[in-house]
Amino acid sequence: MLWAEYDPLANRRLAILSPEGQMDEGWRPSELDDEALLHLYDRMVALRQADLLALNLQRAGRMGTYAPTLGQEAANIGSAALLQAEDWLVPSFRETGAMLLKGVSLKLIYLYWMGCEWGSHFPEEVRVLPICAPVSTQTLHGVGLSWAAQLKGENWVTLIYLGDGGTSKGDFHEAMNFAGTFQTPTVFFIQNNQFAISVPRTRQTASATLAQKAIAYGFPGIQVDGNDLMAVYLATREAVARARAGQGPCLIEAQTYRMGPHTTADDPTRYRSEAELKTQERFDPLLRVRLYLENRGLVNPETEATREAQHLKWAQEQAREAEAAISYNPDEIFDYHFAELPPYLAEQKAYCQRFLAAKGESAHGQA
Ligand SMILES: Cc1ncc(C[n+]2csc(CCOP(=O)(O)OP(=O)(O)O)c2C)c(N)n1
Repeated sequence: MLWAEYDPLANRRLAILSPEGQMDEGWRPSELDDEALLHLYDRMVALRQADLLALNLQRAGRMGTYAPTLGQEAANIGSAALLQAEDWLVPSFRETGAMLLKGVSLKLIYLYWMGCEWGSHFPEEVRVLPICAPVSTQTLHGVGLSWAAQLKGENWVTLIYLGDGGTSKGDFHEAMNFAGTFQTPTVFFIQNNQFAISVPRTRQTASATLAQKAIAYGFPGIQVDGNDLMAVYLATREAVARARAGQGPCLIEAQTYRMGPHTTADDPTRYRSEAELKTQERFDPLLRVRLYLENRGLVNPETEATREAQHLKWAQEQAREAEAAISYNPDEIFDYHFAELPPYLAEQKAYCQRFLAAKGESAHGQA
């Protein structure tokens, strides 16, 4: 029903919770009672604290780089909340919150951004693919996973995340085509945060919406206010339910805004104004849930100060655990790409070992 009503060609988008914290209660999913909503809000706050700490860690030289999720908390949490344990979550690199919700530890996510590849080694039962830096390549892996569900007669759904810039890649179109042709149980979730580094959304495509790209591949697409936890939740609930019921793929375009830099290596003041950022702060996804909960007497400034402090403490502990777990083994650059190392790489590996030995370092870090 949702999909027909919000035809992407009509450029309408689903919105339920206003920036002022007013909810259209008629649209509120019945299972999202106050307790469930408070839980999702709590996850958004945890994510923001984890993000803010990561920025500080990087500035202090304790993390290589980081891609913040600031401003995209509703898109992260409202979507991943719908996944069951057996479902697969396929991230790009701006899904810290979604990955946490699916069971990846912050310690591992931090470890990845600290440059240690063990940070990509998630417990198998968690069913989250590693963070994927090559833009949009994860869309093909994700469709492969959902095709596997079909072939094996399993009931899992695959939720694939990508950015607006990712929709310009051939990989995305191949993945969409495959999903449509084979009617795989796939949900494509575009976090349209308006930028691919410095390139604005308007320079990515001449299509009026990103959601309408689904039409070309024979399945539904919908635009939602990506800063609205309820709209993201509701659209993802329908998309996941359709996919699980064997009705094929669909696409969600969550319209959000990246409030932070692209990564810690980026200076956004070079391509967007302070005034634009100030305007966008009014649409902060976290603030509007908080306002709603405040109006219902469920949170207040004291509870929120405590909550933020607790989550910051948790993030700091996870950072310390990550730092304690760092181990760099240059051999691993070579070890996992081929079953048998080609001679030219075997030669490079031996050279690397000789080089480190001469410097007095073992392949496992400082001697
Ligand atoms: C194949 C490839 N090309 C270029 C890059 C460099 N790069 C990293 S992120 C990015 C922009 C991605 O934009 P978008 O898909 O909108 O995601 P966002 O970063 O906004 O979340 C680019 C071009 C890359 N990582 N991979």
